Amino acid sequence: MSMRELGEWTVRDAGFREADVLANGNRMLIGNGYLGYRGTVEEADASDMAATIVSGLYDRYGDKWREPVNAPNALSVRLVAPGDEPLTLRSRLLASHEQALDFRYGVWSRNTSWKVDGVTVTVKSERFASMDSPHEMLLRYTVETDGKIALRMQRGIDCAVRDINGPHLGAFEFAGTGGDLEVTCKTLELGIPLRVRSAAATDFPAAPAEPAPPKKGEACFRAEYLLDCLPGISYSLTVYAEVSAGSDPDAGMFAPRVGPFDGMSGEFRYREALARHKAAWDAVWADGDVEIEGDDAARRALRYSIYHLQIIAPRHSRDLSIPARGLSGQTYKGAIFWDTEMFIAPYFLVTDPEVAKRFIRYRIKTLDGARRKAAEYGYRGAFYAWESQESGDDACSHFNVVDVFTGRPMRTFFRDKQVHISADVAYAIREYVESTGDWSILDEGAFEVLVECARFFMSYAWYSPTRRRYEILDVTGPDEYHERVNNDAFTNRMALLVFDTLLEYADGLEKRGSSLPAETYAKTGFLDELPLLRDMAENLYVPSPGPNGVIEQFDGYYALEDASLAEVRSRLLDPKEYWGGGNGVATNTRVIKQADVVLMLNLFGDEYDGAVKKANLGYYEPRTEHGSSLSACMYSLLSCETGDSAWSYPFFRKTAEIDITGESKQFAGLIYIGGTHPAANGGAWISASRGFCGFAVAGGEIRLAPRLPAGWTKVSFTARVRGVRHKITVTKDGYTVC
Ligand code: IFM
Repeated sequence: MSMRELGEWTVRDAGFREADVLANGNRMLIGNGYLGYRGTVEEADASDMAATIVSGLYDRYGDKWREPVNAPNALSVRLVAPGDEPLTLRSRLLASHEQALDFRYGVWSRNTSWKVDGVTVTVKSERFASMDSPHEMLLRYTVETDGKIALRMQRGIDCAVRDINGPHLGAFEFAGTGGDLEVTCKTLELGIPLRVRSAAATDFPAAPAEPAPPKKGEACFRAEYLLDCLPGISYSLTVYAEVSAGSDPDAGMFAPRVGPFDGMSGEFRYREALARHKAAWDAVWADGDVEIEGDDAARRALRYSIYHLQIIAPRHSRDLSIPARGLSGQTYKGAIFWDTEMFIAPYFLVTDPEVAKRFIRYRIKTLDGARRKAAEYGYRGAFYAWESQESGDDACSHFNVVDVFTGRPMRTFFRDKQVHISADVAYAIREYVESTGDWSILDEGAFEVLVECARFFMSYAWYSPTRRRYEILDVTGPDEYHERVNNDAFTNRMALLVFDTLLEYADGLEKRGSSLPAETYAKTGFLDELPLLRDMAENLYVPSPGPNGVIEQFDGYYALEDASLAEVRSRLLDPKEYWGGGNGVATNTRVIKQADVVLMLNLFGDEYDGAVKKANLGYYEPRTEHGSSLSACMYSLLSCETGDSAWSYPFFRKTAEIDITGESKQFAGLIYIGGTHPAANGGAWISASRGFCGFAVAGGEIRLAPRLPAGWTKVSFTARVRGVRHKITVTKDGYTVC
């Protein structure tokens, strides 16, 4: 049995429960944007899904899905008791175990004891992925006993990592002496070199036996120490690990400034690195924190969500983005979805705009991939990948869910019909420029992205001669349970935003005397298409509210069966069954997967009055399964807009707690989709700041409209708008901006 305890800045799990191994791997993940290291114990192996995920490094094995590379585990340590008895969490000798994460500073720790022949053997350890030096991780591992006992401590680099679709690494080479081990290898598909170093210092006299490269059938490059333990004495090992890959951005720039030990004792080196790491975290929190007063659980959950955003922020790069499951593993192919632009970017936009800029640069860098995808389907312009990796080509397959009944891949239309992704990219560019006032991103290539996204929708839309309007047919909106629909309200409104943004920014640039629009039109041959763009911007159909105020999600939605959510759920034959697709239980009903029209009303809130927002909330919420972690925050936000913070609050908690205590879907059909939920982490910030504080930036000005939920007495956070840092404090009935 394990028991979770939550402190102001800690999550602690006491006891051992098999089912928590996977969950704690995510819950207690540490990272620094460059790498993510799962919250498993040192002796964990591939079966526990121990993993070191390197950002931006992907590999494909055979014809399987490409996925992020899981690097050899440089922090592997095992303790072996007399009689060759490995001391693990599953050992019959386990006496007690607890592990914890300090999410203020991203420090993972454990305290585990075994009873061996009447002697208590205790391991205490602590590790962190340096926020100050992205390639570095440090571990301090201490053994104590209350009696005499001979133990073997094996530490090394474990190359037997678990992959979903691997293996990904080959050409292994091993080098090193007792204290300093190094493994170099290459990814199998592209031959990208990966180097993992693990150096150790001990503060006990035993020298390790010279390490020998793993024998055939073994995968761990190990050094072994023989400890003749005496009661009351601590035997500490400090491991300095360094991971670097040929794909690293700005290679060399972030090379560790201090070598493994540089003549320092293990303890001194650990403390010195920890101090730098903590100082870096203090700087992160100085701008990134949100302090909620009056509601401890909400404050903790939101800070924990922010922690998860910060450990995956690609500060070390110019142009990397954030995958849908962050750096917690290989699910969702390590791919970047619209999650980043729509749910994650808003947080960074005002707390660290330089990070938000990297997301846009990533889309600029992958523009050619988006062009290739548009051409593949016979369209023009840029059709961004639904699941994007390093080149921008789509990692999403046409058969993206595995049917639980037949075990066969199901045809889904995420890849070919979720065209709103190109509009989401344009939306994020607009938000960035509006909030920061930094037009230079347009010169860096974002203006060309806008041109190509507009061109894509221009080639996708068609003119209905009978209705005398442009329409967008055969798409899938955010609600993935209804594929291939016509005139999806969200998609059409977002496409209009692309047209308007391009026209507005071209005009703005020209007024500033910039030749960028003319040059970009010349380069892309877009000049002749401007009249069509203007016509489409004027005549694109966007569904409007009906007499009852509700906006029909797409043409024909009202013709679907209006079965209740409970009824639709009761039709499932298997809990893992996919609700959408050809035969899904939701497909022919009005039950939707996630916020869709509601999301649109949040994005374009100034265009709709309170009555419309209320009507749509009332209509769609009972019909929403919230089958995506992107959903609840949008209901929370819109209900704040309609003045119902009490109704909103549980949706906020659900979003903010998803990774700390919450439940989430682990499977889409038979495909494993577990991991952390950065979009929900960002959604929690959106719902607290934009929702309960009514925070918005319009025309470069900060707007606030306090509507704090019961219990909340004060919320403080920082927002950088147009280059100026503001400290914002919101109370029940007022606010200050300094
Ligand atoms: O992008 C989302 C999508 O909206 C719903 N399914 C999961 C994806 C990744 O989070």
